Amino acid sequence: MQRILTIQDISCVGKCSLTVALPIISACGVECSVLPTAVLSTHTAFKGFTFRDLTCDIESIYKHWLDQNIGFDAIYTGYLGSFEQLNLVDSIMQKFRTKDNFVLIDPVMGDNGKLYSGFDNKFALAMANLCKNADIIVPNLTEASYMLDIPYVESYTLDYVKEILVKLTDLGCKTAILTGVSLGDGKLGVYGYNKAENKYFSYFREYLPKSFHGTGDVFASSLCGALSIGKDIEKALKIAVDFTVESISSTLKNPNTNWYGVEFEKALPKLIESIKE
Ligand code: PXL
Repeated sequence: MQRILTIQDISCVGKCSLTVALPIISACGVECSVLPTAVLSTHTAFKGFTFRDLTCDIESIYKHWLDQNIGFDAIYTGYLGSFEQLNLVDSIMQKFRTKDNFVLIDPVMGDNGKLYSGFDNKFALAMANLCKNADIIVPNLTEASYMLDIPYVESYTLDYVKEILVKLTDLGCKTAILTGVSLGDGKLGVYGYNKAENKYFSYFREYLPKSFHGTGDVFASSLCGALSIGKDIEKALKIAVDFTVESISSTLKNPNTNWYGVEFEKALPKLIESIKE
Protein backbone atom coordinates (compact mmCIF):
# COMPACT_ATOMS: atom_id res chain seq x y z
CA MET A 1 0.00 0.00 0.00
CA GLN A 2 1.22 3.51 -0.78
CA ARG A 3 1.93 5.78 2.18
CA ILE A 4 1.63 9.57 2.18
CA LEU A 5 3.10 11.75 4.89
CA THR A 6 1.08 14.91 5.31
CA ILE A 7 2.46 17.79 7.35
CA GLN A 8 -0.09 20.37 8.51
CA ASP A 9 -2.07 21.50 11.53
CA ILE A 10 -5.01 19.93 13.32
CA SER A 11 -7.85 22.44 13.38
CA CYS A 12 -10.11 20.53 15.77
CA VAL A 13 -13.25 22.09 14.27
CA GLY A 14 -13.37 23.72 10.86
CA LYS A 15 -13.09 21.00 8.23
CA CYS A 16 -9.64 21.79 6.93
CA SER A 17 -6.06 20.54 7.09
CA LEU A 18 -5.68 17.13 8.79
CA THR A 19 -9.39 16.50 9.45
CA VAL A 20 -9.83 16.72 5.67
CA ALA A 21 -6.58 15.10 4.49
CA LEU A 22 -6.93 11.95 6.59
CA PRO A 23 -10.36 10.75 5.39
CA ILE A 24 -9.75 11.78 1.78
CA ILE A 25 -6.36 10.09 1.46
CA SER A 26 -7.76 6.98 3.18
CA ALA A 27 -10.68 6.97 0.72
CA CYS A 28 -8.11 6.85 -2.10
CA GLY A 29 -6.90 3.55 -0.62
CA VAL A 30 -3.66 5.11 0.57
CA GLU A 31 -2.16 5.07 4.07
CA CYS A 32 -2.06 8.57 5.55
CA SER A 33 0.70 9.26 8.07
CA VAL A 34 0.59 12.62 9.78
CA LEU A 35 2.99 15.14 11.23
CA PRO A 36 0.78 17.66 13.08
CA THR A 37 2.43 21.08 13.24
CA ALA A 38 -0.04 22.70 15.65
CA VAL A 39 -3.36 22.10 17.35
CA LEU A 40 -5.95 24.86 16.96
CA SER A 41 -9.43 24.83 18.47
CA THR A 42 -10.74 25.89 15.04
CA HIS A 43 -9.24 27.23 11.82
CA THR A 44 -8.21 30.87 11.80
CA ALA A 45 -11.40 32.25 10.26
CA PHE A 46 -13.13 31.79 13.63
CA LYS A 47 -12.67 34.48 16.27
CA GLY A 48 -10.61 33.66 19.35
CA PHE A 49 -9.11 30.35 18.24
CA THR A 50 -6.54 28.64 20.51
CA PHE A 51 -3.13 27.69 19.07
CA ARG A 52 -0.73 25.08 20.47
CA ASP A 53 2.49 25.13 18.50
CA LEU A 54 4.07 21.68 18.06
CA THR A 55 7.27 22.84 16.34
CA CYS A 56 9.50 21.56 19.13
CA ASP A 57 8.26 17.97 18.60
CA ILE A 58 8.89 17.84 14.85
CA GLU A 59 12.59 16.99 14.86
CA SER A 60 12.34 14.15 17.39
CA ILE A 61 9.36 12.69 15.50
CA TYR A 62 11.14 12.56 12.15
CA LYS A 63 14.41 11.34 13.70
CA HIS A 64 12.49 8.40 15.19
CA TRP A 65 11.14 7.60 11.72
CA LEU A 66 14.67 7.68 10.33
CA ASP A 67 15.81 5.32 13.11
CA GLN A 68 12.99 2.95 12.25
CA ASN A 69 13.66 3.12 8.48
CA ILE A 70 10.17 4.49 7.85
CA GLY A 71 9.74 6.01 4.39
CA PHE A 72 6.96 7.62 2.37
CA ASP A 73 5.73 7.42 -1.22
CA ALA A 74 4.74 11.08 -1.10
CA ILE A 75 5.15 14.07 1.19
CA TYR A 76 2.30 16.57 1.13
CA THR A 77 2.52 19.79 3.10
CA GLY A 78 -0.34 22.16 3.84
CA TYR A 79 -0.74 25.00 6.37
CA LEU A 80 2.60 25.74 8.05
CA GLY A 81 2.66 28.37 10.75
CA SER A 82 6.22 29.69 11.21
CA PHE A 83 9.63 30.22 9.62
CA GLU A 84 11.04 27.51 11.85
CA GLN A 85 8.46 25.05 10.53
CA LEU A 86 9.42 25.92 6.96
CA ASN A 87 13.05 25.10 7.78
CA LEU A 88 12.11 21.83 9.47
CA VAL A 89 9.93 20.81 6.52
CA ASP A 90 12.85 21.58 4.20
CA SER A 91 15.01 19.17 6.24
CA ILE A 92 12.28 16.51 6.14
CA MET A 93 12.02 16.87 2.37
CA GLN A 94 15.77 16.37 2.01
CA LYS A 95 15.96 13.43 4.43
CA PHE A 96 12.91 11.51 3.17
CA ARG A 97 13.21 12.18 -0.54
CA THR A 98 13.97 9.12 -2.69
CA LYS A 99 14.22 8.76 -6.45
CA ASP A 100 10.71 7.27 -6.51
CA ASN A 101 8.65 9.47 -4.20
CA PHE A 102 7.29 12.97 -4.79
CA VAL A 103 6.77 16.16 -2.80
CA LEU A 104 3.58 18.18 -3.16
CA ILE A 105 3.44 21.59 -1.50
CA ASP A 106 0.20 23.44 -1.00
CA PRO A 107 1.51 26.85 0.10
CA VAL A 108 -1.59 27.62 2.20
CA MET A 109 -1.40 31.33 3.07
CA GLY A 110 -4.41 33.21 1.78
CA ASP A 111 -7.26 33.74 -0.65
CA ASN A 112 -9.13 36.50 -2.48
CA GLY A 113 -6.04 38.74 -2.57
CA LYS A 114 -5.42 38.62 1.18
CA LEU A 115 -3.13 36.61 3.44
CA TYR A 116 -4.72 34.68 6.33
CA SER A 117 -4.24 36.01 9.86
CA GLY A 118 -0.64 35.52 11.03
CA PHE A 119 1.10 35.61 7.62
CA ASP A 120 3.04 38.45 5.97
CA ASN A 121 5.03 39.16 2.79
CA LYS A 122 8.26 37.86 4.33
CA PHE A 123 6.64 34.52 5.14
CA ALA A 124 5.35 34.24 1.57
CA LEU A 125 8.89 34.68 0.23
CA ALA A 126 10.17 32.01 2.62
CA MET A 127 7.38 29.69 1.42
CA ALA A 128 8.49 30.39 -2.16
CA ASN A 129 11.97 29.29 -1.14
CA LEU A 130 10.58 26.00 0.24
CA CYS A 131 8.70 25.44 -3.03
CA LYS A 132 11.92 25.30 -5.03
CA ASN A 133 12.50 21.71 -3.89
CA ALA A 134 8.97 20.46 -4.63
CA ASP A 135 7.81 18.29 -7.50
CA ILE A 136 4.38 19.90 -7.55
CA ILE A 137 3.04 23.10 -6.00
CA VAL A 138 -0.64 24.08 -5.95
CA PRO A 139 -1.04 27.76 -5.00
CA ASN A 140 -4.11 29.84 -5.72
CA LEU A 141 -3.57 33.21 -7.41
CA THR A 142 -3.30 35.03 -4.07
CA GLU A 143 -0.57 32.71 -2.83
CA ALA A 144 1.22 32.78 -6.18
CA SER A 145 1.19 36.60 -6.26
CA TYR A 146 2.63 36.89 -2.74
CA MET A 147 5.27 34.24 -3.44
CA LEU A 148 6.32 36.01 -6.64
CA ASP A 149 6.06 39.41 -4.94
CA ILE A 150 3.76 40.84 -7.63
CA PRO A 151 0.40 42.62 -7.20
CA TYR A 152 -2.72 40.43 -7.00
CA VAL A 153 -5.10 41.04 -9.89
CA GLU A 154 -8.79 40.09 -9.96
CA SER A 155 -9.18 39.68 -13.68
CA TYR A 156 -6.54 38.37 -16.02
CA THR A 157 -5.95 36.72 -19.37
CA LEU A 158 -4.78 33.23 -20.24
CA ASP A 159 -1.38 34.70 -21.19
CA TYR A 160 -1.11 36.12 -17.68
CA VAL A 161 -1.88 32.71 -16.14
CA LYS A 162 0.79 31.10 -18.32
CA GLU A 163 3.32 33.76 -17.38
CA ILE A 164 2.65 33.20 -13.66
CA LEU A 165 3.05 29.44 -14.10
CA VAL A 166 6.43 29.85 -15.77
CA LYS A 167 7.56 32.20 -12.98
CA LEU A 168 6.40 29.68 -10.37
CA THR A 169 8.41 26.87 -11.96
CA ASP A 170 11.36 29.28 -12.17
CA LEU A 171 11.35 29.08 -8.36
CA GLY A 172 12.68 25.54 -8.94
CA CYS A 173 9.68 23.18 -8.70
CA LYS A 174 8.96 20.81 -11.58
CA THR A 175 5.23 21.42 -11.97
CA ALA A 176 3.12 24.37 -10.86
CA ILE A 177 -0.66 24.21 -10.73
CA LEU A 178 -2.64 27.38 -10.25
CA THR A 179 -5.99 26.72 -8.54
CA GLY A 180 -9.17 28.80 -8.64
CA VAL A 181 -8.50 30.05 -12.17
CA SER A 182 -11.39 31.81 -13.87
CA LEU A 183 -11.04 33.36 -17.30
CA GLY A 184 -14.40 35.11 -17.19
CA ASP A 185 -16.31 32.48 -19.16
CA GLY A 186 -18.46 31.13 -16.31
CA LYS A 187 -15.97 28.39 -15.53
CA LEU A 188 -13.56 27.76 -12.69
CA GLY A 189 -10.67 25.35 -12.65
CA VAL A 190 -6.96 24.69 -12.56
CA TYR A 191 -4.14 25.47 -14.97
CA GLY A 192 -0.82 23.64 -14.77
CA TYR A 193 2.63 23.77 -16.31
CA ASN A 194 5.38 21.17 -16.42
CA LYS A 195 8.70 22.89 -16.98
CA ALA A 196 10.80 19.96 -18.26
CA GLU A 197 8.21 19.09 -20.91
CA ASN A 198 7.26 22.73 -21.50
CA LYS A 199 3.66 21.54 -21.36
CA TYR A 200 0.51 23.31 -20.13
CA PHE A 201 -2.63 21.49 -19.04
CA SER A 202 -5.94 22.52 -17.51
CA TYR A 203 -9.29 21.30 -16.30
CA PHE A 204 -12.37 23.47 -15.82
CA ARG A 205 -15.88 22.98 -14.44
CA GLU A 206 -18.89 25.23 -13.99
CA TYR A 207 -18.41 28.25 -11.71
CA LEU A 208 -20.31 27.73 -8.44
CA PRO A 209 -21.73 30.86 -6.82
CA LYS A 210 -20.19 30.48 -3.36
CA SER A 211 -16.70 29.82 -2.07
CA PHE A 212 -15.98 27.86 1.10
CA HIS A 213 -13.10 27.49 3.49
CA GLY A 214 -11.09 24.28 3.20
CA THR A 215 -11.76 23.55 -0.46
CA GLY A 216 -8.05 23.97 -1.21
CA ASP A 217 -7.32 21.18 1.29
CA VAL A 218 -10.03 18.99 -0.24
CA PHE A 219 -8.48 19.55 -3.67
CA ALA A 220 -4.83 19.02 -2.63
CA SER A 221 -5.58 15.89 -0.55
CA SER A 222 -7.48 14.19 -3.37
CA LEU A 223 -4.85 15.25 -5.91
CA CYS A 224 -2.06 13.79 -3.77
CA GLY A 225 -4.07 10.59 -3.17
CA ALA A 226 -4.78 10.14 -6.88
CA LEU A 227 -1.15 10.81 -7.88
CA SER A 228 0.21 8.39 -5.31
CA ILE A 229 -1.85 5.51 -6.72
CA GLY A 230 -0.29 6.18 -10.11
CA LYS A 231 -2.77 8.45 -11.92
CA ASP A 232 -1.01 10.81 -14.30
CA ILE A 233 -1.20 14.50 -13.50
CA GLU A 234 -4.04 15.31 -15.91
CA LYS A 235 -6.22 12.43 -14.72
CA ALA A 236 -5.42 13.25 -11.08
CA LEU A 237 -6.40 16.89 -11.63
CA LYS A 238 -9.73 15.85 -13.10
CA ILE A 239 -10.38 13.54 -10.12
CA ALA A 240 -9.49 16.28 -7.62
CA VAL A 241 -11.43 19.09 -9.31
CA ASP A 242 -14.53 16.90 -9.80
CA PHE A 243 -14.39 15.84 -6.15
CA THR A 244 -14.03 19.45 -4.99
CA VAL A 245 -16.97 20.57 -7.18
CA GLU A 246 -19.08 17.66 -5.91
CA SER A 247 -18.21 18.59 -2.30
CA ILE A 248 -19.29 22.19 -2.88
CA SER A 249 -22.50 21.17 -4.72
CA SER A 250 -23.48 18.81 -1.87
CA THR A 251 -22.90 21.65 0.59
CA LEU A 252 -25.00 24.11 -1.42
CA LYS A 253 -27.91 21.65 -1.40
CA ASN A 254 -28.07 21.80 2.40
CA PRO A 255 -29.61 25.11 3.58
CA ASN A 256 -28.54 24.34 7.18
CA THR A 257 -24.93 23.67 6.36
CA ASN A 258 -22.08 25.03 8.51
CA TRP A 259 -20.45 28.20 7.22
CA TYR A 260 -16.94 27.02 7.91
CA GLY A 261 -16.34 24.11 5.54
CA VAL A 262 -17.70 21.83 2.83
CA GLU A 263 -19.59 18.55 3.19
CA PHE A 264 -16.91 16.59 1.37
CA GLU A 265 -18.00 13.44 3.24
CA LYS A 266 -21.08 13.19 1.01
CA ALA A 267 -18.86 13.21 -2.09
CA LEU A 268 -16.48 10.48 -0.88
CA PRO A 269 -18.40 7.64 -2.61
CA LYS A 270 -17.96 9.44 -5.95
CA LEU A 271 -14.25 9.98 -5.26
CA ILE A 272 -13.85 6.26 -4.58
CA GLU A 273 -15.64 5.48 -7.86
CA SER A 274 -13.56 7.97 -9.84
CA ILE A 275 -10.22 6.60 -8.70
CA LYS A 276 -11.25 3.13 -9.89
CA GLU A 277 -11.73 4.37 -13.46
O1 PXL B 1 -7.73 25.51 4.85
C1 PXL B 1 -6.52 26.02 5.08
C2 PXL B 1 -6.23 26.25 6.55
C3 PXL B 1 -5.59 25.27 7.27
N1 PXL B 1 -5.30 25.42 8.58
C4 PXL B 1 -5.64 26.55 9.23
C5 PXL B 1 -6.31 27.56 8.55
C6 PXL B 1 -6.60 27.42 7.18
C7 PXL B 1 -7.27 28.48 6.47
O2 PXL B 1 -7.64 29.48 6.99
O3 PXL B 1 -6.67 28.66 9.24
C8 PXL B 1 -5.32 26.70 10.68
